[in-house]
Amino acid sequence: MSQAQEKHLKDYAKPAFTITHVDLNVILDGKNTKITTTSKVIRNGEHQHELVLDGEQISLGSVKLNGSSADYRQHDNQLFIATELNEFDLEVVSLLDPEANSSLEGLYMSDGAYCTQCEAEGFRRITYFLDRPDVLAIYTVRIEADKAAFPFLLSNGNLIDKGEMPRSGRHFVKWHDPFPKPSYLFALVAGDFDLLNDSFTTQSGREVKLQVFVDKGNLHKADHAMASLKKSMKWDETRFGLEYDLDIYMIVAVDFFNMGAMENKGLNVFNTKYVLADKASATDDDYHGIESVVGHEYFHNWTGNRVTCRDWFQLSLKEGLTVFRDQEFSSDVGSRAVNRIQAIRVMKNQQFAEDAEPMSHPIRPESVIEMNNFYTVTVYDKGAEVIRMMHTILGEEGFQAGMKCYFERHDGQAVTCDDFVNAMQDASGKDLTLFRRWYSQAGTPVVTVTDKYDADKGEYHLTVSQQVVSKGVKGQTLHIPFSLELLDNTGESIVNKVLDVTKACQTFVFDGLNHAPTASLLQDFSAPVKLVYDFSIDQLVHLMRHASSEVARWEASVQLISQTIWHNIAQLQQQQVMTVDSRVIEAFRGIILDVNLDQALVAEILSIPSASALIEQVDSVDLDALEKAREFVVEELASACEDELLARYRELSTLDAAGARAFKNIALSLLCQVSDVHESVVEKQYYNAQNMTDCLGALKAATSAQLTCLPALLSDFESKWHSTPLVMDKWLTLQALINTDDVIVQIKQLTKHNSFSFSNPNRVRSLIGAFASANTYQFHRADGEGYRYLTQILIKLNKSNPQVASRMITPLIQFAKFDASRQQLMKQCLQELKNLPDLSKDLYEKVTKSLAE
Ligand code: B3K
Ligand code: ZN
Repeated sequence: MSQAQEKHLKDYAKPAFTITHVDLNVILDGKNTKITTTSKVIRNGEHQHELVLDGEQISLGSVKLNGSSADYRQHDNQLFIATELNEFDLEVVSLLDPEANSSLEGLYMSDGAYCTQCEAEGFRRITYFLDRPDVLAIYTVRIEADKAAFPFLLSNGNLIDKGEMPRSGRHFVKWHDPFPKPSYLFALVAGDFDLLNDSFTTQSGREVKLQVFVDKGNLHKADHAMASLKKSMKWDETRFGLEYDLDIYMIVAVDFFNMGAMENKGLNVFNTKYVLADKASATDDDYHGIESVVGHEYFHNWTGNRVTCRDWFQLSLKEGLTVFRDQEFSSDVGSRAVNRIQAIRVMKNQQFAEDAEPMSHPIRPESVIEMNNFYTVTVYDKGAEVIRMMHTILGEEGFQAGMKCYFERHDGQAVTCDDFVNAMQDASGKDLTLFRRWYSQAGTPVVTVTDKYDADKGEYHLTVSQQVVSKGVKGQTLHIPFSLELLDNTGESIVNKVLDVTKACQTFVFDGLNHAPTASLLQDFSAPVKLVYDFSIDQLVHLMRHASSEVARWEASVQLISQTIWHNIAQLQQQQVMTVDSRVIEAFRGIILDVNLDQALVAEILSIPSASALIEQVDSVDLDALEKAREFVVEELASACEDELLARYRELSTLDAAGARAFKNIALSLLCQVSDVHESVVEKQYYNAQNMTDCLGALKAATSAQLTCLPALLSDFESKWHSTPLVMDKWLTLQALINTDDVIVQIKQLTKHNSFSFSNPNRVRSLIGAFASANTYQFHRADGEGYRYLTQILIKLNKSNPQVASRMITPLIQFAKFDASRQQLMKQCLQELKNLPDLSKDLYEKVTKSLAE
């Protein structure tokens, strides 16, 4: 692989030239698309270096400097231009074929519409350019295309001109974006859409035009996205004092998209999955996902666009912060506890796994081969946890003062994570020297807690020690905000505070206690660490009942059920009978019957940790024992509480609320694990469902219990929804997750189904991605068939869409916890990929790092 060059943060150097203004003239004409870029270039400092521009997969038409042919050469995706001038106009003509672009990066076609994706380095697939985030320019974009096929021509900023070219049937528009921006925020869309119009008046009284563009026939599914946008705009004004800056904000939903959405200035491009929704076709989770992604992209306007990243190593500057902001938004407008639980799940189930695998990196990576490989749960979600810890340490007021200082200092600039922490530190007066280490240290710290109660002195001693080892190297001590609650034996809260843990080992003493308290540790996951403490069943039951934080009550239940499963795995391994302690059953029953608990929270508590979540809790796993023990515990709990579950199921069925539906659907799944007699309840729910949540709830119950009605339900679903791709994705996922030995054969069949296509990332993720990441037992079959099947698919996608291939390889490189034979099978597959003659940079980076372990 000749082009696989590793870049290092320590090598960062300011660009030798900058570009202040860009004029693009885009002639959209299928295979003969032509783009003329005129840039105002300025030499940065005293030097005589050539101007070096990036360009990939485009043909170069011509290069002119101040109107005359330039002296240039091309080498390895770069264009070198020699000049002694310090300021000049550069005109570059590039020719491209968007129809042949299956990578969905740069300019491509989605279902007959032209669209772009430039982050991180896609702009260089549109034109030769200084394609790096610290080059900020003002863009003017002229777009010309056939009028009938492409009535809407969109780009960033404000529309300043438009006109017809009647003889050719073509038309043109001109957009101007007054805000200097890096090339990754450029966007262009041309197509025919249905359009939802609305407006928003900002706190200072400016009227902003809001537009959501969707595929023809989907207008009725755009309302929720629009409502979410208005809610986000309002929330950012109220909580952060941040107002929108342009006169127009557009969202375009496209079917072919590599990720969720993209925050291009004034023109967000979205995956249809995060825009389209109506009650019949979208679940409550889909509605929530749309609100949070619309919010996320909107919040980027300040955290990402107005203040952007100096280089790509700083990605968490905008992503960690914007995830934190979108989580806060969802928590302020919805249930804070449930949102926190979902974020903690992502951290524990996905981020901890990533931090323990070959691609493990700090939230600010130090070296990168393919930038697209670093849009990770570490940069995003651990990045958000790092911001959240600063919020915990500074408090809301101190944090907001820090934000204000950050914008005052850096509006309109491309900056670093250090600049952000400096603003937080300077505005609040808190010393964040030690805290900064979170940015440079990979791996999940392990925080071990021991305690003792001294009855004579009435003292409780809590000792907290921290250790982080990443890739065999011992890490530095971190500043860990450690949230603690102590409960007395009646359940009263006697201490509730955040401890500043700043040493390798620290003891905290609490006095005036007349008995040993029960400790709720690391409440609400106050730091992204693994907690080790030897909880007894009684302590966990006490916390489940009395902890003042709902999140802590959920945490206690996860711990209790997990411990029960691990206990039974040990029993199996020692050929002993499996059992579930009656206290665990009573605690579970107590949750089902507690009418004072929020129903959505109950649903979270009753969701038994998945196989993959359980695997994350240990260093090595006996998969067969895990499957048996988990199934046993689920059946024991469900059958002991069968009557209560059924009664609650019936009661909740009369309610029309998302929380009630979540609880009801978990109850139904549990009931189906007990006995087939509940099959009729499933069928009734499926056929009478008034919304997609209930419909899918029934199907999920039928799938996980493999009920005999399942084939009939799936075929009914197919006949109803065959022409709605996003709904068929759910149908594909259900079948990908069936835990039967012939599932791979079924999946292969499904890849031939009309609803499936290898060129659409949503379809591929719904079927093959879901299988590899969530059908744990079948993907990790002992015969290696799961690994080999994924590998075949990756070989195919390596050529057509390397980004999607690279995202889907994750379960294959997380081999460390499995037995030697499985590890060997996984590595054989990685070796096969490594030997591919045309291996993409994306897969090359992951495969070589994994095989080097
Ligand atoms: N910034 C984009 C992600 C770009 C991914 C490039 N491979 C969406 C987001 O985080 O908002
Ligand atoms: Zn983002």
